[in-house]
Amino acid sequence: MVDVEAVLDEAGLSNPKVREYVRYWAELTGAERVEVVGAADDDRLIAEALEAGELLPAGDGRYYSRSYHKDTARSEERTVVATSDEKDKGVYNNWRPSSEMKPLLEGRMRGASAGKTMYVVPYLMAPAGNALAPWGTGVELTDTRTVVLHMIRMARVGVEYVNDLEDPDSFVKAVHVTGDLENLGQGTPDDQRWFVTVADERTILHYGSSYGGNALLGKIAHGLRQGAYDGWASKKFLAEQYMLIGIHDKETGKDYHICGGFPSASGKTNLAMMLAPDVLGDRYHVSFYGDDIAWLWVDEKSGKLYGMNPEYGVFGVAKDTNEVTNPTALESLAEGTKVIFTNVAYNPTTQEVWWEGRTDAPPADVTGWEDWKGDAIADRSPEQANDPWAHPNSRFTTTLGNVPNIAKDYDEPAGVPIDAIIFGGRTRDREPLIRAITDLAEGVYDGLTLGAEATFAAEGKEGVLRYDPMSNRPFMAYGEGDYAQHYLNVVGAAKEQPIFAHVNWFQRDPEDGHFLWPGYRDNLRPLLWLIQLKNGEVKGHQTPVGIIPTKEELNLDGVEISEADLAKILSIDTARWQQEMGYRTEHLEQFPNMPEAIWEAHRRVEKALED
Ligand code: GTP
Ligand code: SPV
Ligand code: MN
Repeated sequence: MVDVEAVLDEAGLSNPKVREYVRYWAELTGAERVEVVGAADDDRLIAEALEAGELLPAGDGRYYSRSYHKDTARSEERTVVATSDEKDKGVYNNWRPSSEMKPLLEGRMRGASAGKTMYVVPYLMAPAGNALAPWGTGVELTDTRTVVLHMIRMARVGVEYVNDLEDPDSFVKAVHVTGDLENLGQGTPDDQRWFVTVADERTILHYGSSYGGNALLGKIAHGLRQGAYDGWASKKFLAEQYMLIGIHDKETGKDYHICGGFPSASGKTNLAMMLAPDVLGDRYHVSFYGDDIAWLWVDEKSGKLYGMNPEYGVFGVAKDTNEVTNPTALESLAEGTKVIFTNVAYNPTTQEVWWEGRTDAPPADVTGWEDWKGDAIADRSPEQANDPWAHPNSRFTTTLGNVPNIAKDYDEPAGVPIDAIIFGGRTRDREPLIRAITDLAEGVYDGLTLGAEATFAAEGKEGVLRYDPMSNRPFMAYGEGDYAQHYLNVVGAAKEQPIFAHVNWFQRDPEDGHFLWPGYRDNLRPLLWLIQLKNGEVKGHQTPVGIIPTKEELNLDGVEISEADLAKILSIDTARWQQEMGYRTEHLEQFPNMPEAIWEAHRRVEKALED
């Protein structure tokens, strides 16, 4: 039996409630060793992981890992929010009673870490000293070393974040047990995995994966699901799947901050890392605050809406990351950054990595190259010739300090005032480049009806969206009606209201399918227009679904776009919108206690479209 007390003493972990928690789970999981880690342990843990073959070298100061081939993404069906009150049940949160889920998870986890080390990872999801830091404190227990290495990149880690809590019990208990990955029946009727947030007990129990958000519990389990529940229960804040950027205008000296939600793999990382287009670079600078999570609250002193990124790193999609789409991302994973790649293609001889879209074609000389599963490319049969080299959800994990356009004040406790909140999904028609919304209820209504096109025939009809309210569908912690009311309350309490907007970089030509808008760096242009609109410097053109820019107002210096394409992305297809309103009615009717203000906004838009 491991001497837990001695380990905790030696690590200087003094919080009695954390000690009790570690003792309980060390015994239940049967771990052979217990080790407390902090950020300073990174180099040693990297060396151990290389030695054990869990990481492979990918050039100087870069590392490569593979996950088990059936463990490569989140599983929405196996993810549950559990509480003791059925009133917390929503349409998307997969609610179950905690009295059922807790014993189930404890059963799965009992003895499951035998022979392994249980790492104790005290962490903070917030800049230290931030007003919301009390809700961002947690301790992850994990039996996988590479998970620790990811946590050190994605969160602030060390005993100093939990030792001096005002209420010693006010930390999130986040337990991760990997389980026997080869015998968990992933995706079968006998699936053994469970990813549970016991939200009213601030306890996260994840069993059966060592990949991404399933295992790095500070990220979406705490940063989104638990955070959202706590924000609602305390009435104090929102936890959203948003990116957060700053725009500095060198001419006026002013700074603006925009946050916003796009469903998973829809461009948050790209937007957050965006460089100003060359012709605008002399005047504007875009800075990165966050690419996946933002917590929003009203600052007590100024009465303004504030935001911060609780994370400390980026867990970014590798696919299509290249010099044109995202040069800043490439710099963030250059040699010496200690980046960890997961499930991209790898060449052990040259220590190179590659993924689809890194270059136009894969390396011509396939000697030494292995795909994400470790199979040699040279040995592929003709039928396998078109299989991707990298997994489509392969990722890179790098700490915020490596991002070249990181905001100077990203680690400051204050957070930043929010000027605008934007929503966007992948929609091939109907949604214009940008439409601005000045009314709070209409803005919230717009977020609640955010959707992305169904990508598989089986998932939906042509033109019918997979709705993803506020890009939070996989992270909803409580009922959607309560969520909408809480959102109205938090933002509504701010002295100055942010402007809302819906953006779309993905409209396509119906004939040849090309993207009508060049996207990426040029996405700054509609955002600059939005700020000008808020400042009263442009007027735009009022439509039933918001204000859209006139083509004269949009700065198009250096953009190559045809008149016809431009006209299309700056106009409203009323007939398609009227059709969409019917789907929206059905979507909103699923939620029993949607606030009347949201229904009123819906009816206003509906009526405006008829006039
Ligand atoms: P998660 O980390 O899963 O939450 O996703 P994310 O929203 O951060 O996604 P990410 O930024 O990694 O977007 C991935 C995909 O969107 C890639 O295939 C990009 O090439 C594509 N993408 C991003 N911005 C644009 C754009 O402006 N235009 C077009 N056409 N594609 C874009
Ligand atoms: C997402 O799926 O939206 C992610 C990756 O950002 S994960 O953290 O695995 O959820
Ligand atoms: Mn995400």
